[in-house]
Formats: sequence, C-alpha cells, structure tokens
Amino acid sequence: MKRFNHRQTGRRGYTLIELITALLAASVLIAGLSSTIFIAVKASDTSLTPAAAAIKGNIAVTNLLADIEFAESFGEVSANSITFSVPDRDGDSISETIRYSWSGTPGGSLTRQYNGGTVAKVVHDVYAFQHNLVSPFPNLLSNADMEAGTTDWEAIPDATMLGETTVVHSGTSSLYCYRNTANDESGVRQDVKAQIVNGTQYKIGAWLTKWSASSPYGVKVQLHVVSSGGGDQVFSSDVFNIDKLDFKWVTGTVTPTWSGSLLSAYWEVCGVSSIQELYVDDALMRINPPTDQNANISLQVGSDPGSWIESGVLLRNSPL
Ligand SMILES: [Ca+2]
Ligand SMILES: [Ca+2]
Repeated sequence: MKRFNHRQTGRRGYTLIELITALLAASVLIAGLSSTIFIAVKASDTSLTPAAAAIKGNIAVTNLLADIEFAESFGEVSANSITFSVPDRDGDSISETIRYSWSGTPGGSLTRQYNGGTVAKVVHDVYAFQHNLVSPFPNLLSNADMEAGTTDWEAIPDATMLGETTVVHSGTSSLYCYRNTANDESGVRQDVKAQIVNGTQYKIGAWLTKWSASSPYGVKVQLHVVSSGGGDQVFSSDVFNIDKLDFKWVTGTVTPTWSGSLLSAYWEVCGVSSIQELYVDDALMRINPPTDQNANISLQVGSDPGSWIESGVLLRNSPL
C-alpha cells in the first residue's frame, strides 16, 4: 500500500487575510485603469457625433446671440473675437462688457469673458467660428469716455464743468456740469470742426443723469455749426427726460448741412429748460451705418462639417 506524503502532493488553501489583501490590490488596479481610460476617452471625445456636436454648437450660438442682441456698443471686432457692452444687468448703472473669443486653432474652445473676469469656456472642440460683424465706425470724439477727465471738453457758454469720479456710467470718470445763473443751461461740448463733413449723417449720443430729485430734466445732444452762408444752426436729437442718478442713453441721428465756409462746429449736450446740473459720460459721434444690422454667427463644433450651425439676430440698438 502506497503512502502519500500529504505535504508533497496536496495544495494549501488561501487564508482569509490573503484573499482580502488580493481583492484590495485588484480593486486599486481596476480603479486606476478605469480613470486612465476615462481621461483618454474624454481627451479624444471620439463619442461626439455630428448631431451631438451640432446640438452643442446650437446652444453656444443661441447664448451668444442672446447676449449680442442687446449690444449697445462694440469694442474689439476681429475675425475670432467680439467685444461689446450691454445695458446694466446688476443694478449699478454701469454697462457690462462681454467678450467672445476663439483661438483660431481647430479643436480649441469658444470662450466668454464677463466684465474682464474669468475666461469661461462656452463650448469645446470648435473647428470654425465666423461672424458678419464689421469694425464699428470710429467714435469721432476724443476722450469720449471721460477717463482722461476734462481733457478735450469744455463747458457750454454760461455753464461750469468739473471732472467727476463718483457718479460714472463707465470706468472711473465722467463730467459734471452746472449752470452759472438761474436762467442758464448746464452742458458740455467738444470742438468737432476738424471731423464734421457737410451733408453726412451722424449718430450722436451720451449717457446722462442728474443729482437732484426734482422733476425730470429735458436734455438733448446736438451738433451746433456756424457757417458763413448758413449762420448759426443746431441739429438736435429728440428731447429725453432724465432722472436722479439713473443714467440714460440720449441719442439721435442728425445730418448737418451748411453753406459757405464752416466757422465753428461743436458736439454739445445741454438742457432745454434751464436745467441746473448734469453728469455726462460715454459720448458718441460717428457716421451712421446705412442699413439695419444683423449679427450672423456660424460655429462648427467637432471636425465633421455636418455639425455646422448658422443663426442670426437683429441688433436692437444698431450699435455698429
Ligand atoms: Ca452693471
Ligand atoms: Ca467714463
């Protein structure tokens, strides 16, 4: 009878501690592998079908158009970037500045920056971004935002003007003006004799408010020209009423025409009924665009041209 040596031929079982240790090691390994796979998939984003990419693109374009529809002025306008301001959204009477930008590198992100804050990604994996916006006609006024204080500005006759740093529409400076005697008007002006062209239509405007809580003031912006043939002529916007510490955009389109030689020309803001005082900021005088303005935006998310999205909106404030 053959005897078997148990120690030589049999197999010992695993202890509970060994099993638990092995399971723990395996779970750590699996967790590491799965996160690596997840990162790799996310980086390539190969799962994005043209239809899914088009949905992402459509959401981005819709949000951009919702911002730009209410643009009141444009700053930087280039092939891949658009900067514009929109009316105050947070109740501080200061407009908000929004910038959309794409690097131009296929696969880069379309970004949005709000009031110079963090650059946020709107949508990833952008392969094309186009718009029909043109550089705005330049503002013909100098120191139009009053950030250089009273430089290039003067009070209208019978008024006094000061630099202002507390009540502002944008930045840190505006102008404050007040009448000298009870029957005068307050207002400011800038010499535009070198800029103005006979028979050209201009858009003029300024942000205005006042300090006193008395009844609203009637105010207007205008081009005031004196020529040898036409004498003293004023081309004014409508009259707007302004209230206490609530900046209002006072604007109009005017076409100054005169005969003979031009003797003087001023962009002016003034009251219409012996108003006492005014704050003035962000003044404008520029050639008026000839037609209604649409913002058309195109976006392609992902490398497949089938995801191309194109949409547009009428700019409510015709700010270009
Ligand atoms: Ca604001
Ligand atoms: Ca300012």
